[in-house]
Amino acid sequence: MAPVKVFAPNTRISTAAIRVVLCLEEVGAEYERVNVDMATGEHKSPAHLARNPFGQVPAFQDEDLVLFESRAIGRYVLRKFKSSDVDLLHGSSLEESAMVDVWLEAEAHQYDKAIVPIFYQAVVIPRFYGGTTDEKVVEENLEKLGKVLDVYEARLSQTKYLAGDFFSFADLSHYPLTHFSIKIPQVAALFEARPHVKAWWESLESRPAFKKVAAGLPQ
Ligand code: GS8
Repeated sequence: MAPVKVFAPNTRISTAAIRVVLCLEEVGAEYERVNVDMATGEHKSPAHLARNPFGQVPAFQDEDLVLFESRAIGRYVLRKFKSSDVDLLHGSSLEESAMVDVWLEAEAHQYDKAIVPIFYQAVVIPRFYGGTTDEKVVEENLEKLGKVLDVYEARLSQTKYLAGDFFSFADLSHYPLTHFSIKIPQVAALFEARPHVKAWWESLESRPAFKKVAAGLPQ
């Protein structure tokens, strides 16, 4: 059987594509990376639009099945390649898988909402578009992120990971944006001020699959 394929840029940062690659690495799946040259607009080409109708990366292919949306792709990968050792969705327990879903939703609708504008303003605009950071947007979203992280701090003072005392897709899903955004001093300060969040982040960073993926990312 042919390896599954991830369509993502080789040189540009795509935090959504990194989410998918982390899932593949965690389960030890064989996969092929297919470069999408965003600099020439390849993500808007008919061939790529057939894979991702929103003209975004990543896209994913497993034989005749073509998927987009990184969290959905991640779920598919984790179901397809799960083993008795690795099941990051905890599908055999109704309660545990529900908690994985809860914290995945929190990541997508609370954490992501606050951290994306910070990452975009403080990293993407100056670095990739030569523009100027809108400090007001950064400030507003740092306040939002602080409130989200207060909820996380309370949760992580009760359980080692977000969904419970087990590492799951909910934790993994936070990694890509945090990896880049924690280099922004004000974001780092939010993590430093919350000891359980800080310890949680350190435990994610020390995972072998994460270290491997991080080593291949732009600084
Ligand atoms: C977001 C994809 C996305 O924003 C997912 O897959 O999780 N909800 C989707 N992709 C960005 C790159 S950041 O990963 C992208 O393709 N931007 C180019 C564009 O929108 O034209």
